[in-house]
Amino acid sequence: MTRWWHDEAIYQIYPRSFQDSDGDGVGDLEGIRRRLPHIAELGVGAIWLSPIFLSPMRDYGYDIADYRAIDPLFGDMEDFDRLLEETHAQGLKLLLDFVPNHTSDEHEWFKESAKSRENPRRDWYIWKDPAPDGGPPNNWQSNFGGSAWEWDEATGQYYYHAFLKSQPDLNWRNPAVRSAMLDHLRFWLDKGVDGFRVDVIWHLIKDAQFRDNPPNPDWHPGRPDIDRYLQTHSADQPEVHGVIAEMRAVIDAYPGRLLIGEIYLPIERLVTYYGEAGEGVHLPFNFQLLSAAWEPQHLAALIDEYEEAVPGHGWPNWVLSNHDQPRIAARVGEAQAKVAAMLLLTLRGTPTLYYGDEIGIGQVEIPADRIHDPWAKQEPDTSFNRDKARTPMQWSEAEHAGFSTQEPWLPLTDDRAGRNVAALARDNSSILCLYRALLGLRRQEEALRTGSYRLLCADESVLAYERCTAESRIGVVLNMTDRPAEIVLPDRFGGAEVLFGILPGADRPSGDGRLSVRPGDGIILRGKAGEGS
Ligand code: TEU
Repeated sequence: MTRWWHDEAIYQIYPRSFQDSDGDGVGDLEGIRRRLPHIAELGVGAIWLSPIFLSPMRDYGYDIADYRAIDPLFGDMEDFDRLLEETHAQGLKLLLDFVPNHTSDEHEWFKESAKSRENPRRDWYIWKDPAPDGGPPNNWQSNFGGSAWEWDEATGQYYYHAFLKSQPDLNWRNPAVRSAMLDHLRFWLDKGVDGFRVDVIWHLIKDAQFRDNPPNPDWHPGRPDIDRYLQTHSADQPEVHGVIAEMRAVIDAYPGRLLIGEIYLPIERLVTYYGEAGEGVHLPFNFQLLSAAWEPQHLAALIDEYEEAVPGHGWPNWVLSNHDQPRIAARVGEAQAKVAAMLLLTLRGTPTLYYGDEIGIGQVEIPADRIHDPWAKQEPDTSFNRDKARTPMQWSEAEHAGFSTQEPWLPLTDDRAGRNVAALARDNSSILCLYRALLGLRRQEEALRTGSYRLLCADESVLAYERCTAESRIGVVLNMTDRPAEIVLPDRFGGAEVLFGILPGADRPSGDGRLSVRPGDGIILRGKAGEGS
């Protein structure tokens, strides 16, 4: 059985922001193709593209009008075929974003569905009569604010949308919807794509009775509307696992394909999405690092909790940033972004890197008149804006950082003169060189890929753990503060060789395992294999 993702890292590209090739200030498929050498040199094994399909772009591609067409903004099917072919020629896999929970309101199915109550596509979406008072059928909230129900005057019913009102939810209880959507998967699999990241997979099935969600005791004004109620009935329903098993069966009919689920749930719920062996997603995205406090003891506990929760047939995974969350460097700062890279690339499981993190893009301020994110426009908290994590990749000292010949759709960073691939590639101590070196080390060291994980120590400053196979033992020591720290490692790391350090010239541990770790340093050690456990 091919399980390439046990060995490889995944690289997420937000296509609008990777490389513009036609001078409209927005990235495209041809731009991605031209930048494949960067991705191959970085040392990841797969690319995941955020949506590239025909879309009115109200939610920047997560509102799809045609699942089998490329949006002209990004190119055409010829561009896609060429990109896929060259990605494979570089030895890389290509994953697409599948958005099955909702379509755009401009999708033909929805246009039909909205025509009349008798339309054959009516039941493809979720239509309900008003409550007795004429209001929405229940208290469910949109993730982007306000009621999740939109009144349709023409047919006298409400339709449900978990996100924007221009993103009506499909009715996955309807077998015709399932079969049409699974056919879309086959269309891309037949073309040769290597798998999918499935958008909001835990949302697909809703409570059959559409009961009200219970109030969230922790909600207070100022917090998003979506948090007013617990999502007890609107998501994470038992029947969703049957739908996922059907998707998995489609995927498994093609060798070596990967199914990832986007799931924001507590660990104990998250791991249920591994399903029974062979029936769940291969990787339910593990988003804990996206919001975890940057504190060694806290991280140690969450890693242990996750390690214990992943079922025997499941494979772990870790995500540091994505297009919906503040970037890692914006959260933990420049020095700790390097430590975070070492954490991501040495934990057990498939790492997902987010484009731009390898050059340490940090906080970018978006002027009010350049806000694109439709969610940010609806949130009471004005600091919230997903655009901050979606700014263009920075390639060189050229104008517009080599991203485009025109003003890009979102601003670049103020420090782009030095924060770009060309400049950082010339500096051995840069975050870019660190990412390359760590991905290289991961390729060399079986223990970093498939070895077991065990915590060595966690105090106020340092997190240390080991990764072991029968032949090899590797220790990872991370100083998560800006203070020097000292730790004592077990005997099996006494006098251990330093394989790699974030800062040059790290000391070896002494014979009795004492090790000084400079602020912001991360050290990888070769311990004595086999003995002591
Ligand atoms: O995001 C799903 C989603 O619900 C996130 O907004 C999540 O709730 C939040 O980040 C948790 O803090 C996916 C896509 O990634 C996002 O870009 C889309 O806007 C959304 O689905 C709708 O398709």
